[in-house]
Amino acid sequence: MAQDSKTPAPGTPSRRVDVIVVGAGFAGMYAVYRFREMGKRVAGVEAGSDVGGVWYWNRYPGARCDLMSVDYSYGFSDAIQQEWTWSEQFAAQPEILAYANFVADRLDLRKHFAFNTRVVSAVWDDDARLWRATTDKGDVIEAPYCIMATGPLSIPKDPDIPGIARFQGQLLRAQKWPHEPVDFANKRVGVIGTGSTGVQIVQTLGKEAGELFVFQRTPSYTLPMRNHVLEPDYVEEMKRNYPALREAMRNNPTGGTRPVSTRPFFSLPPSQRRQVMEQAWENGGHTFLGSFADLMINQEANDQVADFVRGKISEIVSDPETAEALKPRGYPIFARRPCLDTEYYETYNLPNVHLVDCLKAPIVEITEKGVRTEAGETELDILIFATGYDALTGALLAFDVVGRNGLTLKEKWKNGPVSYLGFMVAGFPNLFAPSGPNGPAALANLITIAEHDVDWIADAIEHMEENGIETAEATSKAETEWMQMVAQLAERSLIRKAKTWWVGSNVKGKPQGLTMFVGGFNKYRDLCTAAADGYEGLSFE
Ligand code: N01
Repeated sequence: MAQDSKTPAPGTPSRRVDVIVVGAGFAGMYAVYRFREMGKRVAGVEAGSDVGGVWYWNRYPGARCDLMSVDYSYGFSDAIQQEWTWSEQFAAQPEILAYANFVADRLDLRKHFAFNTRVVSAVWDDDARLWRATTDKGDVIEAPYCIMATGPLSIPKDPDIPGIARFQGQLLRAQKWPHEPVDFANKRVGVIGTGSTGVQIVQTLGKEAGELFVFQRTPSYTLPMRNHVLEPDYVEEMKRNYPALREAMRNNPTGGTRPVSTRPFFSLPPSQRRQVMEQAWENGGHTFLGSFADLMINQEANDQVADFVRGKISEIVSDPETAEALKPRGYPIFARRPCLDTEYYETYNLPNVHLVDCLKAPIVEITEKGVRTEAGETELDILIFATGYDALTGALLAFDVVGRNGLTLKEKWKNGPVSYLGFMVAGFPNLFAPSGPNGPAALANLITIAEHDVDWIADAIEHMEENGIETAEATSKAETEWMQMVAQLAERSLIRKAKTWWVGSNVKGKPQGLTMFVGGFNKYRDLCTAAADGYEGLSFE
């Protein structure tokens, strides 16, 4: 049940709308737009002071999306596609945030959001057939529909290291980066974490900081991004071809335009395999994954690609000991989200950059002066956490979500998240979580998924209203069958062999397992389309 402290005090005035949207990231912005265009009264709530979601918060040096800019953008409005021009193949955070702001201005979305406001509980009232969301400002919003556009990567996670509060220098968190510039010149800077975030920070600060100490526990595989400025001719052609591009994205497992291969690794002789890998390295981006069909299911093929990348690390990094420490071992390549970098490995050839191997000498504590590992203390002026997120479920479980008969989402998901189609949960009528944890969430383009899920939800609501239906809820049967399929698909995937946020192993006590839909966005979309034909997986009242 909702805790008493979260229950609105008697007499608290409530605002009645048609749809509550939690979050002003790309999913929330689109949801607000889509429902408004359907003639609905929409109330958006956002913790940040403006739109952009993860791109609002993540202002750390070097932040950049590793999906191509033309892919990682909305496809629902041709006017926006034509009016907005991307400057680089892979856009940096300021440009993506500028894009979110452009869309918000263009579609006049801000007026629907309460910014600097958090939802602290959302409770279903079965008699009134509506969701009642209470905010930290004491507002109560009621609506028959609630959209949790809270994002799969929005609850930052500090490292489990004692002493954090003791540090007397400047402590910065990548995901809550200050809006003011930070001066790194002549400073001793430490970075904990070498996932996608840490890699981007390190390759940027290596050139700026006086001394940079990288505290690495698990090395990541990172591939060259080969980012470049987009030529006007290319941009013009993209703009002409947007309809075909979006169609291709909808039919691609990645929800983007990355090529997909049907060629098994061992179908080529060794010399040709090597050639293909060299070419993929040269081309950069995630083209590696598109070079062979079976890298995520064939361990032997995966091992050979991993060896190839380890060989590249040796070629790039001058100091053999540092090169060895940077080589990932013991888990398949691509089983942790592969990073894309710009001269990350080269950064370790700079005299001011020092790799601290925390596999050899683990971090013991954070002290007043810096970080102490088993090998000794490193004094620091600035310490940066790039230690990831309580991903996929974190934001949905950060406050009380209470469904039918007082069932909380925390209780329902105590052994891990379960849902139907990734965005509906049995026991929680009229609640929808686009890009939710049992969909393709982190494995495909999140903007493509968000648009798809919101469209599906909007169509379902239209269907309900045309047929005088007030509530829609996933049936337990449909939910169970969906989860069985998700588990079956996951069984073959090498992703399960690595300890990552993809399987929940980065958060102490979190249920572990690969609960994402690994079948590809195109297949996911087909299944959702079939599910909307008669809505057999839903019970309507
Ligand atoms: O987080 P992560 P992230 N002591 O969880 C380390 C997206 N993203 O923010 O693996 C020492 O991947 C931890 O080490 P270990 C993208 O989907 C995209 O980097 O636990 N180290 C790991 O190295 C990505 O996958 C983009 O051994 C500790 C790191 O912290 C996702 O966000 C850019 C530690 C966390 O890595 C998350 O990436 C950025 C400890 N106690 C993010 N605790 C682009 O589009 C944790 N770590 C490019």
